[in-house]
Amino acid sequence: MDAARAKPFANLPASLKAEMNGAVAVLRLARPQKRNALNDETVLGVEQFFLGLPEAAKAVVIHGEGEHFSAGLDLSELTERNVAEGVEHSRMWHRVFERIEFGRVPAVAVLHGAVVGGGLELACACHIRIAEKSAYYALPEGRRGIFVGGGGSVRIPRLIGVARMQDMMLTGRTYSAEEGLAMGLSQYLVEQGAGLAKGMEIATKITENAPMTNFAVIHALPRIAESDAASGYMTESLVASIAQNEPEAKARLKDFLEKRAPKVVRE
Ligand code: 1HE
Repeated sequence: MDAARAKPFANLPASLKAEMNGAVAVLRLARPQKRNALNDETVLGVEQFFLGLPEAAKAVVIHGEGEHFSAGLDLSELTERNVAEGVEHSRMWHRVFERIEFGRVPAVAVLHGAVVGGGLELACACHIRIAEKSAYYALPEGRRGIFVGGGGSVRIPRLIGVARMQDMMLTGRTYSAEEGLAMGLSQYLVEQGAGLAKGMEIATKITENAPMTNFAVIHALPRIAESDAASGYMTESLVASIAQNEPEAKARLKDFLEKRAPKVVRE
């Protein structure tokens, strides 16, 4: 047994806490004194968390300690960087957040308080976002004289469109949790304090899916959605065929046909 397996999450910085809860790996941003601002150590720690996910982990939940999910990039680290160093830094964030978006398992973000700048970019690299009523969204980069660098200009317009993101960056506009739900920043809105329980409920449901389905939803679906239609249809057919050929799919279909599986019920 290698060291990572014997003691999962052993090499995380103090700004991150992680634990297994059933088949869900839970990662907590634990730097509330700095409003979970994302310094390099924390961002690289997120990468370590995903690299060291135990085999038993079938989904991830990310949440934040204190009053806010995350105040974004740690501005105290934004010192004199030349262009090449700036590119390298931004690419490091891209690499880490790609480990979330195209990771082994789906990730659920539980949001509250400030979800701003790089904090919003982190949330948008996850597959499902659950907002508590205190959550609010902003991209203060525009006002700080900088630009998004953690993949925000690719991921955020997919959710809310270029025009809304331009407004957020040009005017410093914030959106409330309710508005975020309506425009697609989060898929769920829950009462204050109820986010983590909802996150665990959703993540646990995800762990019960056939692994090939989760894989296809994370890796194939977003790529199909961004390809031209003809390639998309072809890729979809291939993925559908691979998925339905899995023994697990055949067993699940048989269960339904033999009336052992639950029907779809309206919530
Ligand atoms: C920080 C940061 C930070 C707080 N970097 N230290 N992000 C921003 O522009 C958001 C900046 N932060 C804020 O607007 C506010 O802190 C909050 C609205 C998030 C929270 O307000 P509050 O009143 O609860 O906390 P606070 O008193 O402002 O902050 C507490 C401490 O955290 C304080 O330090 P202290 O030593 O004086 O106690 C703050 O300086 C510190 N702190 N936020 C560093 N962000 C890959 S590109 C992404 C680009 C971006 O993300 S730009 C957006 C940056």
